[in-house]
Amino acid sequence: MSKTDNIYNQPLEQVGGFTFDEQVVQVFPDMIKRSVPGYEQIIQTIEMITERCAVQNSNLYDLGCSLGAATLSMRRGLNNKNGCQIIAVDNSEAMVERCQQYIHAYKSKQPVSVICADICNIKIENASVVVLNFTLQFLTPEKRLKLLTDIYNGLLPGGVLVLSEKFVFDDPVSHQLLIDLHLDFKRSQGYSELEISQKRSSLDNVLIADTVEQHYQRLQQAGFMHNNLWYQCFNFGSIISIK
Ligand code: GEK
Repeated sequence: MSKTDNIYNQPLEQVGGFTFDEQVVQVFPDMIKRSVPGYEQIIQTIEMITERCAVQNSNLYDLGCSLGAATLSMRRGLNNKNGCQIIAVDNSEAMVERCQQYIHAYKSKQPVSVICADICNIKIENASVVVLNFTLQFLTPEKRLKLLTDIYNGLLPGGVLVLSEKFVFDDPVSHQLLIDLHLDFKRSQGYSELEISQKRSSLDNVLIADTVEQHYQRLQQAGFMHNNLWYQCFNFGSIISIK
């Protein structure tokens, strides 16, 4: 059972930049569900996408896997497909350690490797499904195109990338409304104004969101010609890109 996220419920003298450390690992499942509208729906749908798009004898990647929620969903979606391997990668040692415990707590004949590494430095090959579930937004913008190009090159024809992100919007009026609706969502999940504002400061310069159009442009530059938003709730959503 994950603990309740109360990391920012007391006033801090100085709010440091957000990091995925042991304290965050302990509350992570609660934090992400109460902060990202649609998170559970996206995780469930990754199972369906895997069922339809994974092919026998291929690799599946969960990049920025945290505690492996998308990995477990992909593993369920693989059912009895033969010869597949899931590679889950995160560069937070604390996350990887806990993720390994979670993954091995469930019995399955589908092999999963959980690796502690920077997703910019891993080889992606023979892939049928790649998931970047709320991870690209944490890479510095200059690194994003190369990663997407590596993913495109490592995918088999017909292979898919699921790219979930927090978005910003060019139109200032709708941008503000969608942000306000997200804050209402956080309030409805029991976060106080103090928690909301301290978390917001901690994510400044750590989470850099793009517009949906910037994502489409970058995906096209990387080689993906078939891109569509399959899910959106307020300023969060998920794009599917097909090679
Ligand atoms: C989920 N996908 O539950 N290399 C590897 N990992 C990274 C890097 C990097 N360069 N940068 C950040 N991370 C998960 C949720 S959380 C999203 C993903 C969030 C990792 C980081 O350590 C963290 O575990 C994850 O990306 C982002 O479906 O907390 O909003």
